[in-house]
Amino acid sequence: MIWNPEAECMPTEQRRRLQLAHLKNLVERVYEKVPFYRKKFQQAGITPKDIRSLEDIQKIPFTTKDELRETYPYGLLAVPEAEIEEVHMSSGTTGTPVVDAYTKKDIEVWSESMARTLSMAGTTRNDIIQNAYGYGLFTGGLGVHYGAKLIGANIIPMSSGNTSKQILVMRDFKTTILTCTPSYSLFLAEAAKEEGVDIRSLSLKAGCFGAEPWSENMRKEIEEKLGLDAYDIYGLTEITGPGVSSECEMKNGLHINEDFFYPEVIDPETGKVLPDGAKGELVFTTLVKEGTPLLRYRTRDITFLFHDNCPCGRTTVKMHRLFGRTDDMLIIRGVNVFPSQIEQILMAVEGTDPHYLIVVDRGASHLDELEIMVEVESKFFTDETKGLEIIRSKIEHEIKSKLGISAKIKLVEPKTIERSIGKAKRVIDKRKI
Ligand code: DLL
Repeated sequence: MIWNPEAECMPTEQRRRLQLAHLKNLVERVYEKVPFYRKKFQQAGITPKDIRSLEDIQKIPFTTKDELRETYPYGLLAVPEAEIEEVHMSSGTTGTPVVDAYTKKDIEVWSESMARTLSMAGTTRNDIIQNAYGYGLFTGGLGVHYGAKLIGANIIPMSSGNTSKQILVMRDFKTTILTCTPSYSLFLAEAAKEEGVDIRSLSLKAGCFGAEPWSENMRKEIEEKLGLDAYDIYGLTEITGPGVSSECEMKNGLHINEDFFYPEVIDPETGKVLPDGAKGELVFTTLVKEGTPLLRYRTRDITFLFHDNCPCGRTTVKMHRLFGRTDDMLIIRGVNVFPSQIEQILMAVEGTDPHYLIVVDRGASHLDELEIMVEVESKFFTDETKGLEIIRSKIEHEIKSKLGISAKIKLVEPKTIERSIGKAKRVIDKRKI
């Protein structure tokens, strides 16, 4: 279902004209209202008049997460404080929070983006959405909530956690759409089983999962275990929250709401803009944002962009599902590895469960050592140990041949690895401590 055909299926040239008009307006606004940007423009030797085409965006300096932290809390505000109606923050694990401040119009844009996202997963006003993203400063809960309100669906604001109640509600209120992190969806499936509820036989038909990395093989596990269609949805606090991009029924790349969020992919080393199909760091400019607009914001997320005449009819540019982040890449004995690559390998091996933990440490020899803990179906832990050995050596071999590194594989019983109700922690890098 296409929520806004006019915007989502607009001819490309028409959309580019719209983007340029927004971009010109944006640079005028921030140049006048935000000293931080005026100074950056001056340092780069440009004024808003230099932005005459969409390509001219490349003259504008990037904005980084560090700069957002340095200007905490309100250094990037482009409207009077009284115009702000809501604030969200992402804490990350370290450091000063990053702030996103929304005006009334910003909330409208966010609602529209999320209505498009939920519609891509087939949501209509007849649906019952169980929203198990956290409500609060995190953008997942309220983002989904606003989109659901615009559609007119029935939204159950569960928030994250309270797992037994989630299952009760899912059964008794006949939830059709589940929204939460992919890892939490698996936790729910597991908990349902324990409580004797066959989650596959309930009314679930689709799920919008995001906020953390997950692989294509993880999708298969989720679809199989929950009996629904799993869609990837992407966003980040700085650029509004969820609703920046999402998958349609083709499940082949995420359509970017590029009338609001102008994407570029750059070489993270040189800052050079890369063409369609080339992998690099995703950069966004918030074309219509009023509260805290961002110009060429470096997300640190790695993907590539592509235009593919999507059979769904949408003409918006797509991004490949994320490969990882420039800052979650592990360098193990000189080899670059993303956790998502390890996940893809683990999940392809028969007998593994979708719960794993990657531990990197330096041994007595001061060399990097990689240990991968993965849960294996309980039947393998009965007296027959040969099955375990086959799984272990298969994973070891695949990691070596696909990634070029050696890993110690530790197979553990179901429920050994800690479950998360929000973003899962998949990597412990002891080398940094
Ligand atoms: O996670 C917003 C969100 C909420 C997205 C609900 C989707 C659903 P932050 O907490 O600021 O915002 O974290 C943003 O999470 O830069 C990515 O690295 C990662 N991320 C978000 N969505 C995906 C996804 C929300 N679908 C950071 N796949 C981003 C992989 C994702 N990583």
